[in-house]
Amino acid sequence: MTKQDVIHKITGARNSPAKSSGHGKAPANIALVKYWGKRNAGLNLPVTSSLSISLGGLGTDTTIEPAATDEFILNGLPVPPDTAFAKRLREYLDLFRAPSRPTGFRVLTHNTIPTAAGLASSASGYAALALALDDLFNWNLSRCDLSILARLGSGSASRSVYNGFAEWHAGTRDDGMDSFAEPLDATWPGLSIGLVKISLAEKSISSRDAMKRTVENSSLYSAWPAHVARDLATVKQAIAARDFETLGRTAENNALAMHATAIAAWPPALFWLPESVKAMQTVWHLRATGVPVYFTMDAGPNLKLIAENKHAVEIQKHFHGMEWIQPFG
Ligand code: 2P0
Repeated sequence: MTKQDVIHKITGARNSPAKSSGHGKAPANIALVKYWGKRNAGLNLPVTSSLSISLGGLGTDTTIEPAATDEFILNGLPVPPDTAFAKRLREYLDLFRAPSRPTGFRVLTHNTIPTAAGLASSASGYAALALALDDLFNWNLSRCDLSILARLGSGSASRSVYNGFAEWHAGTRDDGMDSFAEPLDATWPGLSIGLVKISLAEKSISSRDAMKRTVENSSLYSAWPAHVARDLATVKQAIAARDFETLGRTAENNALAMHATAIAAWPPALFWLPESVKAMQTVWHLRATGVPVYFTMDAGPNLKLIAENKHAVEIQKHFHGMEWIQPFG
């Protein structure tokens, strides 16, 4: 089963003519229970399910137009064709080229989050692109199918076709048709995500390579699926009950367990900088003094704080230049 087969299953019967342009907009998302490891790298099928919260207005806005040759514009600047970004985008677009379709695409994409800085720009990027392609080709796909299309670009993009909380079901099928995200029927006004920017430099190892290495040789990885299953159930209950302490504790522990598996790989995949550890210690110190705040971290050095609006001002005093997002307003 190839990506092309999956695309054919989803869009095969839809043959509307292409419009002159398509548009898509998708939020970034932060996993509270992480996706870490694939059972099928070709289709971005995960070992476990995962659960995320979207970052409201922070994300990607993409317009796609048929063109004679590929042309990519990121945040107003042309992307050189020999970059990893352009290569990956071209390979994804290859899936949508057909004899009856345009040979190239002009993609204008605008990120309101730093690219490749651990703030999941590939998630909102490929979700926005899947939505833009759906618009361009007039497919009118269901959200589940859009989630699958986005997943073929980047695993975590499957969760970025929704606002709010989303659960990406791992699925069991070889073709991955049961591996898509669905929104949780829950909101949490008053919940805040704090972006603590430690470094916005490009990472030395991609999350894709780090998770591959972890699955291949980290002795701690065998404990990960059971850890996730437990955390997923706990986080869903905590969201339903609006139990902040349980949500925060479980998300922080899940992130640290994910990083532990990566650190135990060889060569080790360690994303933290000394300032990341200092920020973690500040969070722990704040908790010890009675301020309810937790963190999560992805494949990068930055921290994402999990807090309630009512404590935001107090917490902000301890992190220079941090930014708050209110996913539910
Ligand atoms: C997540 N991450 O759940 C986890 C936690 C990073 C740490 O999903 O290879 O860019 O494109 O499927 O989605 C980042 O990995 O990887 C990620 P691919 P992706 O958010």
